[in-house]
Amino acid sequence: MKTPVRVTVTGAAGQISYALLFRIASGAMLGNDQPVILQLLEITPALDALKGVAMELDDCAFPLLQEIVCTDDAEVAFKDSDYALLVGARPRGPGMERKDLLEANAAIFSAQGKAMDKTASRDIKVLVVGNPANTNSLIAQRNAPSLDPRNFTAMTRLDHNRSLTQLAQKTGSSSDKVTQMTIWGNHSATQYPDLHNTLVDGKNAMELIEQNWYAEEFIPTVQQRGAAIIKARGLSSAASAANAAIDHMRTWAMGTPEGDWTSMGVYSDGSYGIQEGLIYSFPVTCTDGDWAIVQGLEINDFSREKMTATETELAEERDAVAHLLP
Ligand code: NAX
Repeated sequence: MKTPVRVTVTGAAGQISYALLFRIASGAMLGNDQPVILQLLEITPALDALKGVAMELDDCAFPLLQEIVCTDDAEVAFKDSDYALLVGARPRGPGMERKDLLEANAAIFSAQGKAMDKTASRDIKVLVVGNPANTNSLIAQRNAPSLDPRNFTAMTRLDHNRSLTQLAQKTGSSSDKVTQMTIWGNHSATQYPDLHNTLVDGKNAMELIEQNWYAEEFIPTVQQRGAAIIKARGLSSAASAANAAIDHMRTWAMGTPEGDWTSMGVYSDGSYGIQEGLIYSFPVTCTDGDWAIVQGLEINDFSREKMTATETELAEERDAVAHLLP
């Protein structure tokens, strides 16, 4: 039996976590032979609801679930944590400006960054799901100076998965036949789902579709999918977001398949001319628990313009909270 790993989930009484925790505990994220300890963080008013979720987890009698910690103290939640899924965030309230939203979240993610800096495992792998995910991840990273910036990521895997299915359906294929998909930039409506290097059953995707469908339908559909789900369901994506979080962490821990890559918001090292230090979504491969940005892809004018637009938005978000960054 492997040694249990500690998995922290924040916003653990929320709707994404309700679809997420049971899959982590069942082994879907880290494997059927990896015992886990769940360290669940919530705000104080949600602790009762969290207790209910913990009771349900108990009632599943998951063989891999060794222990559940429920707390409103970030230092307790991140103590010795190996994996952290930061799902809890402040939603946009009525009349709230984008800047207010960024600031409210900056407060949450700086406190959590500081707590990780102090108490988490030095190898912690952090995934930020709570929006604005890329900038929240940047804030946590900047507040955890003793941890490697490469340990901080943001989720664009849902956008990636959405793109796989949209393209598979258009080309009469299936999502498992689609490889080398890339989401560039911010998890927001400026994200750029790029098909120029994507393959469907080994064939170049751009040769199978019309440029018009790509620019006028595919890109907006992926960019606006979150809003379309809210319109249809009356609630934001939850199960698909939880599924993407599981995929993101599993790929990071266990690797990308040979000949394929995934999309992750990661610390920019300046690759593809993207400003260093932004948490920007790139095509990445994962091996042995580490990630690397795929290098050498050709970027045409169409792509460059879109990559720059989403980079500009991320730089603006960073600048809006600059006064709160250490
Ligand atoms: P919910 O409102 O259902 O749950 C959020 C939970 O976080 C609540 O239980 C709340 O009490 C808790 N929380 C708030 N502040 C906290 C803090 N400081 N510490 C700990 N817990 C805290 O939202 P849900 O639908 O679960 O969505 C969570 C976040 O995911 C939102 O920010 C949402 O915008 C974001 N999403 C991100 C996606 C992505 O692809 N990156 C897609 C799905 C989703 O929209």
